Amino acid sequence: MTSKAKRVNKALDETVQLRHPAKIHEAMRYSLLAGGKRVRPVLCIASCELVGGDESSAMPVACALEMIHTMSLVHDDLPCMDNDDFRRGKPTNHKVFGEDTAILAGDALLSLAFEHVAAKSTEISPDRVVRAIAELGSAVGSEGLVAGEIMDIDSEGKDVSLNELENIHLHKTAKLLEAAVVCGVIIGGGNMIEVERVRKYARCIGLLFQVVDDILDVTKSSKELGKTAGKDLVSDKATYPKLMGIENARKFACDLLAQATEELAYFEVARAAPLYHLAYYIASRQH
Ligand code: GRG
Repeated sequence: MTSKAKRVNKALDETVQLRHPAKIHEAMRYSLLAGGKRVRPVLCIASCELVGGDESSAMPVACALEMIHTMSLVHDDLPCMDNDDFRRGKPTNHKVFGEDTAILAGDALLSLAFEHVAAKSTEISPDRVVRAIAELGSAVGSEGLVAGEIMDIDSEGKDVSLNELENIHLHKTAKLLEAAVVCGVIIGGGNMIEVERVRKYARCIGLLFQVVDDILDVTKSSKELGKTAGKDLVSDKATYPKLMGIENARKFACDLLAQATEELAYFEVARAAPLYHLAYYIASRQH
């Protein structure tokens, strides 16, 4: 994971260079190269390799996923959304560049993501590239990330059921992880059965990701997390520990991990190993 993440960082650095106008490119690079874990790109590459594809074929989509993810973080941190001052251990984009530039930096990253896949996936058959682009688009739009964010905003100050919480996270968090593995399999030449297996795997790790996030929010410090800790408690937000208690939340995380890895049993063990380990990494991450 570390070596793949390093190569993703290099590819991102080369893709978003300090061009004219400098201010927007600086703002894009500030958040994009701020040191995220690169979970989505690595998932994409691992899924491409799972079905026999190689890392270089998956790299344009892997970079696009990180651009989309970074855009969503920049917009999510805005005062009109989640209003956060710290992200990835640094002041948020709007704190450094102003709200206007932060919005534009997000917009530019989102547009570049699609341009980059279309322009750089030259070795892949066009129908697979188009399918990957469609998957990315649906993961971001009004039935994807945007749906999750609007449901989240609308749920503020209301009693949220476990089902509603799950629906928010399936859209806000799991959709992009789903797009990461599905695009990886599409680009790697996989079939529909393989696509559906990894899709189910990603839904489980998406929820797992969020349960762990909620647990970390109440058990770690801001310094350890690189973002404001205890924020969910202060804003009285619906979280898994709040709705089911911390011990049940931990048990739920174990169940999701088991379900995720069950989906991988369909694949050759050695090829599926990175995805097994990524699921364990998500379950045991400390920040
Ligand atoms: C503007 C088209 C458009 C979409 C944006 C703001 C928004 C809609 C969605 C918010 C999505 C969001 C912030 C989801 C949270 C996902 C999540 C768990 C983020 C943390 O991911 P990590 O831990 O972070 O992978 P790093 O920093 O390591 O990359």
